[in-house]
Amino acid sequence: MAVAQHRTTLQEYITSEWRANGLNRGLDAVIMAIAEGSRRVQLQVQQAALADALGATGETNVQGEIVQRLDAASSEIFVETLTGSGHVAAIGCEEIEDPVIIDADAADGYIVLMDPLDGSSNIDVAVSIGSIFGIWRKDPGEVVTDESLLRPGNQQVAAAYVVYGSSTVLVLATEDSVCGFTLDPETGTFAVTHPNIRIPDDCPYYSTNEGNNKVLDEATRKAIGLLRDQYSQRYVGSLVADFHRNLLKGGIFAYPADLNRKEGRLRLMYEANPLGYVAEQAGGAASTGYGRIMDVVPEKLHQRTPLILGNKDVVEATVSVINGG
Ligand code: P6P
Repeated sequence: MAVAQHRTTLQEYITSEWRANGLNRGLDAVIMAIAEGSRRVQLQVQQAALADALGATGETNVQGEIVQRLDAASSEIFVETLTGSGHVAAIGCEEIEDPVIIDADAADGYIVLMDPLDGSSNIDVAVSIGSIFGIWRKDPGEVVTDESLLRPGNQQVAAAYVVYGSSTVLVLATEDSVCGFTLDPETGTFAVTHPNIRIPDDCPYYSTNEGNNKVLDEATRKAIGLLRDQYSQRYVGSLVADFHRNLLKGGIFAYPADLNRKEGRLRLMYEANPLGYVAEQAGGAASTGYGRIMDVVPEKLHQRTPLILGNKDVVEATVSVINGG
């Protein structure tokens, strides 16, 4: 009888790989908290229809969007697991208007910015959704305040996302390293399935909402037109699902500024910055259309941004055309 192959678990990976790289200092506890939270969120997502948890709560969040019940539940789950890690000083969350200060002067404390459940509009129709996390380290001796959360993306020490799709995959990025772990639903543990992720040089796909074409400025419309002429469109309407496909198979995601949304639609701190960090560590790029995403100096916790993300050469070519090149 074939012997089941032992796959390195997330905990084993962190213990072995990170010790070698001098990482850690509590970061492992933060990542394990994200993993445990995503295991619990995945269960809720899978059972939502049966537990009558689908649909809106009738409340609206800071974004003015109808809060899906699972959004609210996911936010509570991750705040709980991250708090329990003992190494999180503060959390910024799409679903919570103000920063959550947990342990302002925690030794080896981290600042986590998260979108606990992105793609909510897809929840009721069983389409892939995701969770996104940007992780910054507070300075030694720093007493964290609300302002502490407004660090540019180029100061992140790690980032992660989870895609709840045909399987649940956690992708973890640290400096020069991107690794994917798949949840075994029987054991509740994540195991290495996508080591050393690099965005392929080949770019078969582009992901954009073509319905916005009519409200793009001329240069941006030309840039999207060039993508349409060269690549196949794949657009789920769920950022994490679209990005995950492009990260593994090659591609570009574009949600540029348009005449109705000059600031862009997606959120800088807990969507563009974390996924931009993952993309760059995998050899890709992330731009606002006018500059590197991770160089943007944030002014507000929930500020939005245009986002051009994925294969480096294609991002750079697209940005050039948006700017009249
Ligand atoms: P549109 C989902 O609500 C989300 O925030 C992202 O996950 C997704 O990429 C985007 O909005 C889709 O926006 O305007 O195409 O529906």
